[in-house]
Amino acid sequence: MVSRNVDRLITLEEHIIQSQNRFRGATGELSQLLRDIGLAAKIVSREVNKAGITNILGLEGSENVHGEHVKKLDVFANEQMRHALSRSQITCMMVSEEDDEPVKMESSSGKYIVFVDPLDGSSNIDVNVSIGTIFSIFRRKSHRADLPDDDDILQSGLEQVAGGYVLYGSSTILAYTTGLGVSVFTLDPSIGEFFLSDNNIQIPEHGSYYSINEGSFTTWSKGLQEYIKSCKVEDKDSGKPYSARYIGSMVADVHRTLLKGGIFIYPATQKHPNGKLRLMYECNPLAFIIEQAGGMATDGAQRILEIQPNEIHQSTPILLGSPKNVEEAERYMKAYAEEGVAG
Ligand code: AHM
Ligand code: MG
Repeated sequence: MVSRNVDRLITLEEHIIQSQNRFRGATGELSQLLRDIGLAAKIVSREVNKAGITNILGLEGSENVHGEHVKKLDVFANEQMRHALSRSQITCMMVSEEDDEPVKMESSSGKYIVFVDPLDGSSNIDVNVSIGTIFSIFRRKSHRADLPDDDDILQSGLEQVAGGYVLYGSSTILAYTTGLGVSVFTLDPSIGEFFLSDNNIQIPEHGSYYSINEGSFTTWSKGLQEYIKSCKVEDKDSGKPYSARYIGSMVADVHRTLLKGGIFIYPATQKHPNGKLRLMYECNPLAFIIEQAGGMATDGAQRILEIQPNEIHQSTPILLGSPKNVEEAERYMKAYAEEGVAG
């Protein structure tokens, strides 16, 4: 494990407790909630790693050779998250990509509301490509004796108290922020412990990767088309042409962007006029992480974190990454929008 800005082995638990001590008046509830998510991540990681062999031993919906019912991994991950969040009675409501409606937890007096995409990029499971879990945590506004309402659920990303992701890749890593920088942990599967591997990580100011599904090029706005064309042209000031990288798992694409710099874009397309990625449990937490690391996340005109949500599953276009790259992309998009030739 290569560690940056870390001089001794620190577990996720230790780190959460150390961070809690930096918040005056902290009750320890958020710390417990983060530890519960860490536990769910380990269980999902174990299951993701045996997905291939599970398929050999029994197809989804059937019984495997152990007589166990084989579940779809995203359903399994959703259940694990729900179990984890109900463990400590701290969460009053969970909103998941897997559930049409918000799920009220047993403890309706819990202090936090958690948004989660339990298994993002799930179309990549069958081809052994990285997938992830994304989470976003808000403090409820209503009184704890009352049932949570829309004002609790529909808060802008600026109100997040924590956000993060788990990436099930060549190793399993967990990254989170509570607004005091971004910490990244790597799972040592032999002892089932997450260790701090990157503390206070900073995204490069500029990077030479662009990450977008170019298959829908002809349906983008003119400004975005011109920006991506410019990424392919040699330019002695910016060091272009850039390299293209697109995994098709947002967590993996964003994690690479965080470490190596560059830009990740999921734009408005003909098929997805408001973008495809979901504001509350995909874009907000990853925008929080990227901003905390010194990067930018916008929808082309506005900060992702400032978008006021209208409904829990709404989507938004997103551009995120190194500040110089995102500013340049926005310049193109605005220039062509102002000329009235955005298509
Ligand atoms: P999912 O939540 O159904 O897994 O879809 C989200 C995924 C993201 O991880 C990824 O960035 C995007 O879909 C890829 O979409 P596309 O195949 O249209 O490029
Ligand atoms: Mg998803």
